[in-house]
Amino acid sequence: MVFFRSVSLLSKLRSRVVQQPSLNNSVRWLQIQTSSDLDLHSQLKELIPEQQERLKKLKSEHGKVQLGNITVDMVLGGMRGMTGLLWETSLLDPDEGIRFRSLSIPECQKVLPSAKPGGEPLPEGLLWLLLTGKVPSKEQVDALSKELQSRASVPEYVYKAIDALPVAAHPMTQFATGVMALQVQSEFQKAYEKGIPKSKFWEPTYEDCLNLIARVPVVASYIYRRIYKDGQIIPMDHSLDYGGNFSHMLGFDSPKMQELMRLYITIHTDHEGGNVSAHTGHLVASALSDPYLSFAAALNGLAGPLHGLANQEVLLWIKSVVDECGENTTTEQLKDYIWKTLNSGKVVPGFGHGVLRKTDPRYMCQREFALKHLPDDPLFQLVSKLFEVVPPILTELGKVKNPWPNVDAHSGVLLNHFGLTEARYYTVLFGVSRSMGICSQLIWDRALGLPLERPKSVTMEWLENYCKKAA
Ligand code: CMX
Repeated sequence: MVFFRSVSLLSKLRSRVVQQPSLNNSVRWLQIQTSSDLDLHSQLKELIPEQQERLKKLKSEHGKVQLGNITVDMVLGGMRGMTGLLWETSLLDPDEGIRFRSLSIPECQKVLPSAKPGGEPLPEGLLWLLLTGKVPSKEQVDALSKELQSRASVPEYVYKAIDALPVAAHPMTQFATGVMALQVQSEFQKAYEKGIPKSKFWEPTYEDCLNLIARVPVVASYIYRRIYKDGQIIPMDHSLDYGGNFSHMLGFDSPKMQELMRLYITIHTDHEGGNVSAHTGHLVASALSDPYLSFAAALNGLAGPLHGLANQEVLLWIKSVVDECGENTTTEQLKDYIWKTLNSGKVVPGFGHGVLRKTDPRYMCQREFALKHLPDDPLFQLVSKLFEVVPPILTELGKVKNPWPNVDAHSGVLLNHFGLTEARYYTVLFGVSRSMGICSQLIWDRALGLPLERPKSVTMEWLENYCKKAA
């Protein structure tokens, strides 16, 4: 290594980094040191473009190379299309969408018990279905509603933990903090410390999961009222079901909003195991972390804009369209705005999917709800127009695999219509619902004794060498 120290002329030169493959194929770095060599950030700034090029080359030249049953593309492309997880509670078909224990969303709407005849399914019914694979009777669902209510008490220190955060902290940060504070009461952790045998793991997991599912609406509504309603908390109404009660504790007592909440919770519960939140929950739980730790981790994944935060982004984006073009936006204005969004390097939120290749049935059932209850809402009409205008534009981009709307494209305008207008809060609603899916699978993870998740990772250098040999 050549080493120059503090030579002012040299410090004006850019640092040069030369790679020399050594005998054992590792890389030695030959450096001419300048003042920028002493700064870690400058070093990275110089290294990143060359490594980005290296990755691009690897993808374009060797993407199709097989590594056993998978390809280099799959290793580099976020594991798309790679089957690698057992997930019992639901299965996603790219064209047809989600099936919960083999029932599609329209089938669930038909067979699951509702609060009133012909109404939306009660989320407790879906929880029963996810856990048992069986459609429950109304009596079973009512009993589960009561059981969840009896488990819904939240200790005072959970509220204090949330109150320690600034009111302006993102609602998802407050929610994940609340769930972490609930962890103090984990039955699984206590049982594990006492040496419970593996065959019994599922029982304290079941206790934790039901407690968690029962308590998250209470924590979530506390956060909503803390941030947006001067901290005026609304207690639970014991005559109501899970979804109706959540709507009530948030401050929305109209029967239509309660129906929307039941539908919203039902359709957001589960979307098989590979999505970021479900996979994170499953991964963390595989280390025998208890359900609270696992679910809090899942929430942090849900809070990303490419995943659950997209529902917030959609409403904010739709409102920015209205601000710029007015409520009666013409198709041409809309097209221009979409291109402006894309040309500024942003995604159109609410469109596209990692697995789906058709319009998300979760979008379609929300659209049907809107057609039934709010057909004249101007933002719903704008969402309908986007359904026509966005897909051809995304198709024209040439790289988007699915130009159709996903679940997040629709939920915001429904909530907004009934007065829940605070978009930054929307992902918390998604999180409350997802507790049912992630926890149902977690109980089965324990019952089936699923192992620690530990896939193999490799370096770019390993892949380059492998591809050379394969060629
Ligand atoms: N707007 C603009 N570009 C898009 C796009 C969209 N809605 N959807 C995909 N693309 C782009 C991708 O960014 C990618 O571009 P680069 O190659 O330049 O990185 C390219 O098209 C290919 O992506 P893809 O294979 O079609 O989609 P991915 O599986 O990589 O990503 C998703 C899926 C959802 C992250 C992506 O479609 C997206 O960013 N959508 C907008 C955000 C959104 O609605 N997320 C919510 C999804 C549902 C949920 O999890 O809640």
